[in-house]
Amino acid sequence: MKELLLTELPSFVADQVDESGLQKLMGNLDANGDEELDFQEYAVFLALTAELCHEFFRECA
Ligand SMILES: [Ca+2]
Repeated sequence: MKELLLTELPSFVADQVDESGLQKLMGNLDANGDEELDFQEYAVFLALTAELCHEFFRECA
């Protein structure tokens, strides 16, 4: 998951999320506490990311 983030969203991760923030994010997303993100948990992450990006760009407009 972390590798995916760093590969797909390097600028986003580097600029917005530090290591501890990423760990906290992972913990928050891991709804069933198995320390991995299944598809449903990942879908929640995508929805949150989309929401954050939407808010971010709306504030810039
Ligand atoms: Ca999980």
